[in-house]
Amino acid sequence: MSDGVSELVSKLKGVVGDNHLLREADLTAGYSTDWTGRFQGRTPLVVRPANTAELAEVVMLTAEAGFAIVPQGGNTGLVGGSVPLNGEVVLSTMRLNDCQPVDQLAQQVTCGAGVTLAQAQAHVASASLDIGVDLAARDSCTIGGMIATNAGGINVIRYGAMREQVLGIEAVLADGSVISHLEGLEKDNTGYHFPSLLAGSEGTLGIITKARLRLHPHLTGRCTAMLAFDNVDDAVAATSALRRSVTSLHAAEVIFRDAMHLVCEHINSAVPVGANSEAWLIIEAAAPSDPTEELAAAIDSLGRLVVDVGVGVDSSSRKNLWQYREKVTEAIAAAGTPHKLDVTLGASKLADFVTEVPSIVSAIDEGSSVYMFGHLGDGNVHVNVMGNAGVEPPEAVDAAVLEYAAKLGGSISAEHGIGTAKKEFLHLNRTSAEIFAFRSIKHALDPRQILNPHVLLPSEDS
Ligand code: FAD
Ligand code: 2HG
Ligand code: ZN
Repeated sequence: MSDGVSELVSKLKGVVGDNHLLREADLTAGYSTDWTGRFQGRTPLVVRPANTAELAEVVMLTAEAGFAIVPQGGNTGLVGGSVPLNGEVVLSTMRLNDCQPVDQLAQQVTCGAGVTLAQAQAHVASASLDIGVDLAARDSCTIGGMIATNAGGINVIRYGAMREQVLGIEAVLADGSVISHLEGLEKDNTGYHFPSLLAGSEGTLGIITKARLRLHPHLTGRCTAMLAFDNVDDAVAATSALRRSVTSLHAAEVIFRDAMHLVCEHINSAVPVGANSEAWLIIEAAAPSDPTEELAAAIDSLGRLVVDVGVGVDSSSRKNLWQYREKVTEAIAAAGTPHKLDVTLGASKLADFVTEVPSIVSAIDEGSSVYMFGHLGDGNVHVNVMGNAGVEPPEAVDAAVLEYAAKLGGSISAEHGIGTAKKEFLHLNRTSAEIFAFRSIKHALDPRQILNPHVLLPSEDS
């Protein structure tokens, strides 16, 4: 251990206690590798403060000692932003895990940054309320990480992404100062809006310690359907029609052919409906009372666009349909280490994109496989590219797919963020003036480059 680290450790002992300073490689390993295994770093130290005051002191002392910090929540991020790829100290927020009582009048709650989504959902369900964002990593991802990445998930078409859920925020800045604005006022035009600034900032501007979240009625009437289509155009047209006709539409998710076959193999199942189709939608309607009739009528009116339909009304048949969508990421992880390219396209460009991407990839590396799925209601396609026999594909594949998305007017990061994986591609969507403004904000709040300095912004010389 270098002297600088020993000195820092002895100072931090008095703040968080010995048990919450991890130094041995076997203890820090889980904090140093990302969920996919693609991004593997190393750290001299993992620090686990218990509250905002401790966290602020940890930041101040670590900065004073000259170490950079990677803030980490559940470590489910998919763009290599949550792990110490350059020997940074890891600051885990997992012990900031208190939820305050639900404010039933305002329909809001204040949660610690380390509360997992599933914990927050269970906490507010006791007041018949729900969190506006839901995603398959719910058991591990944290409220702080979800805000820092502006997570999207399956209900964006109804409630928006994480940024739209945050009414107030508390955070520790790079110098250890605390900003706190948690009143939760729906109208509050008193200057710069820190929730908006920190949402999507990926740990580069401040470490979120608490958030005041807007809640939504817990909708108990649910109906889920899986619709099979002969081609991508029909799936896109059906999604657009359903968005117009189903007032209770809660999710409109998609699985394309190769991803469907992979997930079926993974869970040892036949394709549930329309075995020879090209695309499947998972549609969920949610309302205070049973939305089945509304959804069934809307599906009927799609007529011959739809090849086949399966419907789930009770919780076990709904869960059965959802697993084909929610387990795709797990199925891919079981097959190897993919490159994850999370893009959004305008509705009119989606079919071109999905149809062209496999040939763009195979022109670079014939042995790579492409698995596509995502949130069709938002135009968000998750392109997962896997090299031959599960190895990583060549980097050139990332450039080609992201350049194509940008050429079609799409975004190279729909919901996962930029992290380290995409920072050298940021120029595809952002002008030099925008990147200069990003750097100015970063410099103003973190002049010593303490907080996640290798994330989001491209290297100065690129
Ligand atoms: P981490 O992975 O720990 O960190 C992510 C980033 O946020 C890092 O840059 C980190 O430095 C920063 N950070 C973490 N906590 C804080 C904090 N308190 N303050 C400041 N910065 C912080 N994402 C979606 O958007 N939609 C999905 O549908 C979706 N589904 C997923 C399904 C699976 C199976 C998996 C594994 C991931 C999925 N993700 C999805 C990605 C991931 O879950 C989200 O990005 C999530 O928001 C990350 O939360 P986390 O707590 O794990 O953050
Ligand atoms: C999802 O929508 C997640 O399931 C993960 O955003 C996407 O694995 C992926 O590429
Ligand atoms: Zn997603």
